[in-house]
This record gives sequence, C-alpha cells and structure tokens, in this order.
Amino acid sequence: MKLVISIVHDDDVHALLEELTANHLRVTKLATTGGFLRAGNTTLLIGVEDNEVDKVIEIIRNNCESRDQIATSPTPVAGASGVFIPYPIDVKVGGATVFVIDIEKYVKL
Ligand code: 2BA
Repeated sequence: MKLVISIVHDDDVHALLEELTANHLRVTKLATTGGFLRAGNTTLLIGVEDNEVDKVIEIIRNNCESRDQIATSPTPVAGASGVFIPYPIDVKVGGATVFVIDIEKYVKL
C-alpha cells in the first residue's frame, strides 16, 4: 500500500476531489501553507493499493494546472536602516507536488 501526498492549488481542489471520490478513492484534505509564498494551499492524503498510484497521479495531473503567481517577496530587503521593503516577484506554482511513500501498516479500527 502507498500514501500519495499531494500539495495542490486551492482553486483546483474542488474538481480534483470530485474526480478522486468518483473513482472510489479515499482522501483526506488538509489546509496547509506554503513555506516560500506563505500563502494557503491544500494537501491531500490519499491511501491506495500499489496498482492505483498511477491512476491517482493521472487524475491529479488532469485537474491541476500550473499558474504564474505574483507574490510579495518573502525575504526582507534590509538596507542600512533595516527597514522591510517588500517587492513583487513572479513565481510559477504547481500543477501539483506529489510524494508517494510506502505504508508499513494500515489498520482501520
Ligand atoms: P511554496 O513553498 O509557497 O512555494 C510556491 C512556489 O514558489 C513554488 O511552486 C516554486 O515555484 C517557488 N519556490 C518555492 N521555494 C522556492 C525557493 N527557495 N526559491 C525560489 N522559488 C521557490 P511549487 O514548486 O509548485 O510548490 C508549491 C507548493 O508545494 C509549495 O508552496 C510548498 O507548499 C509545496 N512544496 C513544493 N515542493 C515541496 C517539497 N519539496 N517539500 C515540501 N513541500 C513542497
């Protein structure tokens, strides 16, 4: 068994959850925050049999588009005065970030 951990853009979550659950996949949704942009995103935990991993990744791929995002610099620009001067930066976010890990034991009580 595997655990697919997928970090996705909030705007993609609705359609993605629809398709995952329509395919009888079990999923847990967590509200998370990206460390770089400090903006909200969504992390999905999807426990599946080994032979379902590719199907899950394909569903994620079909529902998560990458997008350019303008953000405020997360790093302070400190001049001699030490004043924080935010500046806009352009970052490409997602599609999705996907980790697949082995599950040692799966118990439902
Ligand atoms: P954030 O950490 O807020 O990163 C948002 C986007 O900013 C990233 O998009 C990437 O394009 C850019 N970025 C991140 N760190 C950077 C850095 N040190 N220098 C320059 N640009 C940087 P994605 O790569 O698509 O990542 C989207 C979100 O997925 C991330 O949000 C984070 O929450 C998660 N993520 C991505 N890779 C991860 C990893 N290896 N481990 C844990 N979480 C990860």
